[in-house]
Amino acid sequence: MSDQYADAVAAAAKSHPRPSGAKPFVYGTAGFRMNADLLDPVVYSVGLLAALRSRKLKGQAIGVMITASHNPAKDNGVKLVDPYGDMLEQSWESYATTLANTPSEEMAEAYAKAAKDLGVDSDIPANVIIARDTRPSGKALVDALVDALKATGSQYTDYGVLTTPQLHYLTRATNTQNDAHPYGEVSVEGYYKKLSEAYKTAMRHDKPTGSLTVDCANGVGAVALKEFLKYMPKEDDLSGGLKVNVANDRIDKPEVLNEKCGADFVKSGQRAPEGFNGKPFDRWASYDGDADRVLYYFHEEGSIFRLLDGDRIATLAATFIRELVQKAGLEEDLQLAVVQTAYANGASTKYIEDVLKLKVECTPTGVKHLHHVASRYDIGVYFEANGHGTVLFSQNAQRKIRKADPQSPAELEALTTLRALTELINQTVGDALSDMLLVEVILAQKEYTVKEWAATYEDMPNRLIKVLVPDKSDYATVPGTAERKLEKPAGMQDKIDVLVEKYRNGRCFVRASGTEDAVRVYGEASAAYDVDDMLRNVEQLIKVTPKAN
Ligand code: 16G
Ligand code: MG
Repeated sequence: MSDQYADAVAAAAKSHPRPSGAKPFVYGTAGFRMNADLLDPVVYSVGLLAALRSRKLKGQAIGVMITASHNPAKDNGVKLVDPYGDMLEQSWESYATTLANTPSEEMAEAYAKAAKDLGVDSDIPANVIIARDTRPSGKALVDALVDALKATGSQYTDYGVLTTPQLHYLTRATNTQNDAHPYGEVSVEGYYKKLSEAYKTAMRHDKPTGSLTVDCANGVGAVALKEFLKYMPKEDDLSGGLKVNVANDRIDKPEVLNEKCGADFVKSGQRAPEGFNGKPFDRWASYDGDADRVLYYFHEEGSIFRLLDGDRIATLAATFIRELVQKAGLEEDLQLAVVQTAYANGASTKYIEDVLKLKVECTPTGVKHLHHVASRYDIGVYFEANGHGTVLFSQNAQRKIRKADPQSPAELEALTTLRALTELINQTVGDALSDMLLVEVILAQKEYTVKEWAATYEDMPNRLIKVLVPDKSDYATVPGTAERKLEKPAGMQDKIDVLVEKYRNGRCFVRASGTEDAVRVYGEASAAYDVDDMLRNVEQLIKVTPKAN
């Protein structure tokens, strides 16, 4: 056992015992997420890994976020953020899983082994930055994390209660502060300033119509939004003045977090959240519990609910950015693509390919997959239908946009807006606040109402259901199909294909959830009654399939 911190790691681990008989934990798409009561030893182990990761990356700051996003208040979770604000590099996930499943008596040994396997030099200083959402369990979990950071001689900064994207911002800002183009000031205030300055520039000739009401899921988004509003132009200001109403902001009542509100509730139920009192065509948005997702929606006359989900934000953003790139005379230089998952509504994909004539890529679920593919393009717009997404501008694109020499006042105008967007958009990860500002800018500049935005194409009727199965690991998809085809249980995909064939423009796929013990079934077809019928049949198929062995 060579690592100089191993003894301290062993001593501290005694205060974070792993309950015997606990189910194995897996570092998944959203890190570790579970009932908060089980998390203490897991978070301790994540602290150890954060220290190793920082040392391995020459002392760059690593972020640790304590959140369970849209899950109920009793849950919590923990995930690591890499130096540039991306998700933890995939090859390290197995180390996270191994450490999290190690009994505390063996923790020091497992830690030293990981350090050795990963070639970590324990003399390099480690630096970790921490934030948590509003869940009451968060504070004690930060204590467990800090125990691991102290045991490993790491420096750390605890930023307290923040949104997930704010922590991603701070991680990147910390690691780029001495670069030629720092990401932003290393402070929460710096985050608000960056966004508000960019918003004001992008809105320099425009004022949004009407007001915007934001359902904050009774979570940390309410804290961030209220703080941000202090940096916004005044409501009646002709450039960018916007009336924002904050709804579902009860962070003083932890049990109502995500309860009948928030982006996940709205998307999965395709209905307005509790407290909705919008008049026809009033603009509403919902964040999720850690404010990395946003969705828009409104009621038509007769209380008909119309959702403007991640696909809609992607098409709106792609349309607008492409127009700006054209107007700025950079069309030949910058390749733009849209990245979606299989959950994207078929009508959105068709619209992007046939009307916008842009390339669409489809990846498996989970932000890291979309982010990775989007980063291959000069400009990669990526969104999951659930509202999580952002736009990535490559280094090359940023340089070209920065250095372009406008040949006309119109080119200058387009470039000014494009430059502002590269600052307004949180390029580290989906960010409800930043994405919302982007949507507001686009709607104002294009003079779109929500009604006009919704009319750009018509969604295919669709539904997503959850089916409980004895063991979700019986379900696996064929690699390379972006989860659209099952390989396990054997023969099931053929049966689904035969079923789906019967419905006009039917499409349906089944995948194991990465965050819950269940499989999800998504279906769409030309008629809503066909969707319901198709899903009922597929659900039945799953229920009668004997357990694989
Ligand atoms: C996680 C993912 C989200 C994905 C969801 C799918 C991140 C940060 N979050 O919340 O992108 O849509 O899982 O959940 O990657 P599922 O696997 O249970 O369907
Ligand atoms: Mg979230």
